[in-house]
Amino acid sequence: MSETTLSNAQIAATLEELADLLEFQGVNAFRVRAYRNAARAIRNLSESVARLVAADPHRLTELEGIGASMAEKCVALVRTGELPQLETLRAEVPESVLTLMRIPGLGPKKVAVLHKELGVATLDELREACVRHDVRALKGFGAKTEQAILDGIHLAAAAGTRMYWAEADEIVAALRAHLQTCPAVERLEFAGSYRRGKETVGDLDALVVSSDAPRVMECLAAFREVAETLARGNTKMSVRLHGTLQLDLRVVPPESFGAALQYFTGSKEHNVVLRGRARQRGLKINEYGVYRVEGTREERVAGATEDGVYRTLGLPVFPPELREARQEFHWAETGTLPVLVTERDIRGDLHMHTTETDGVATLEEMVAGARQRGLQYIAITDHSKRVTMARGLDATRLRRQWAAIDALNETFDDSFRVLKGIEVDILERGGLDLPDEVLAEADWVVASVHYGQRQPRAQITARIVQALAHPHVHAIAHPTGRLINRRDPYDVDIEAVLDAAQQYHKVLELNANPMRLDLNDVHCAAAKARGVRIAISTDAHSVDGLDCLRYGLLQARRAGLTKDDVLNTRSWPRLRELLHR
Ligand code: DGT
Ligand code: CA
Ligand code: CA
Ligand code: ZN
Repeated sequence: MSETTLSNAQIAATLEELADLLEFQGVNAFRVRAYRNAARAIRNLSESVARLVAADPHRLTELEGIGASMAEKCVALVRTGELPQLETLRAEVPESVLTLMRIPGLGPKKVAVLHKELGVATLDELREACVRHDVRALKGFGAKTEQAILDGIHLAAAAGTRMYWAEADEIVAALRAHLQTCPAVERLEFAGSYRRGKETVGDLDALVVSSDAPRVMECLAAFREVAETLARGNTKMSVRLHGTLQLDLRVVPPESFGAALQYFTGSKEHNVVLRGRARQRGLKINEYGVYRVEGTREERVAGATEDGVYRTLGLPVFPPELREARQEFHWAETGTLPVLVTERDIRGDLHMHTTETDGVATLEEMVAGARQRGLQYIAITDHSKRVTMARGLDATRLRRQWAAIDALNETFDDSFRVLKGIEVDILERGGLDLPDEVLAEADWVVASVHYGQRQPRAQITARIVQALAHPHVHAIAHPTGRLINRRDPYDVDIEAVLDAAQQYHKVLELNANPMRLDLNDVHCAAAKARGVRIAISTDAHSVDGLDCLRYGLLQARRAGLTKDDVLNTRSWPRLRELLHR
């Protein structure tokens, strides 16, 4: 039997969707919780469920939170890529209702009330109901909830149209594997915002070199993630994938591959500048090639390679992440194109959690995972006590953890080091969650806001600036608090934060979690312009979480950051020197 290659994240998402739909339908809470528990267990699992099922399906029931009937469902899902029960539910609940659940604070239960009492089924209908103040009149809602819904509708709307880069990447990997089994495919690349490493992707743009386009299209149509073919021509095909993502496939001849790759990588704005530049040089550029124009005669001068396209225009081959018509052309003209930081430059990871708070791996497991990934050092930064939900650490527990870290460090030679760290909460009223004398003992302190996120601009900005001024704080974690497609950033004056970081020589984090990517590319570039160093940190809550680094790197590269701009490219001896200053 051929198993699908569903990732744990995909399986977990499927179970979550099932839970949402069941909860919307009002089935008993116990059943809903069973699905959510299973989803959480699978998301945090370091082994691949698909592989586990292939080896021995019975072993699934050994996992905490997964009973016999849940295991059966997972096996069916892994083997067929589908769950009949989910298909039925999807048919019963309008898809637009699911998008309502993406509004922050609106769970399936509240959406069910809105649907039942007000007949609301779409975001537009919900907006109207809020404006009419029908929502505040419902039991369990109120004026504050109504306003929060109005404020959050744009997030749900965006979430319906753009997916996280990390999710797109999973689909790309699966599709790559699938299309590579098609003998007609001679070459394959994914262009568009995906290739530019944008934090979210609107649709996928695949390019294939082939002399047999119909065969390639047949093969795409057979991909298990394809829900429907939207359009099909001689060289172009558009399909809708499960979920909402769309994919455009173009089949091009080899002599146009470079031009097509350049054109469809974009961005549109980058291409506009390029076209202007071509015109100045008496050239014409399009997705088929670059042409010298003399009167009515056109001579082809480039097109097979992207390299050739840029070279004929007198330009370097820009890394895709820089192609946004921001500064790249200026850099090219002045010979100052930055050499972007790469994953190979990274030496350590300065933000992660363990089972002491809300992580799922122990200190020892995180260390083993980090060493396996070739890191030289990590900072353990569990939560402080204010974060009660995560069982945050008080001084006593923190010092106990640090003692364990000291003991562990004793066992390493100079090739690895664990920093005694803490993610200390910035309190609602200002100030930090642990006494100064405790923080003074830490090797590495990141401060962050988890409570009072909706405070007015002046107040929340002052809290963060004050934390930056604190002598024992090294960095601010996820400085704006946004969750892509889910939660807006705090109303923080980012300029003031950047200025304070510069003034106090502090570090700002680029949180590499694909839902955070905080600071974003624009803010990272602004930090660089002030000489403020960035730490690309995973904020891992599991061993697998350490792999998020690459999402942070894409964002850093989009900001034009070099190895030098990123703190955790420093070797351990060099970092120790910096920290002791
Ligand atoms: P997305 O899909 O919204 O995340 O963003 P992109 O950048 O992938 O945009 P998409 O899929 O509409 O088009 C892919 C690339 O094709 C785009 O980055 C540049 C190129 N392109 C598309 N339409 C135009 C256009 O009207 N003019 C120019 N110059 N380029 C275009
Ligand atoms: Ca696209
Ligand atoms: Ca497209
Ligand atoms: Zn954290």
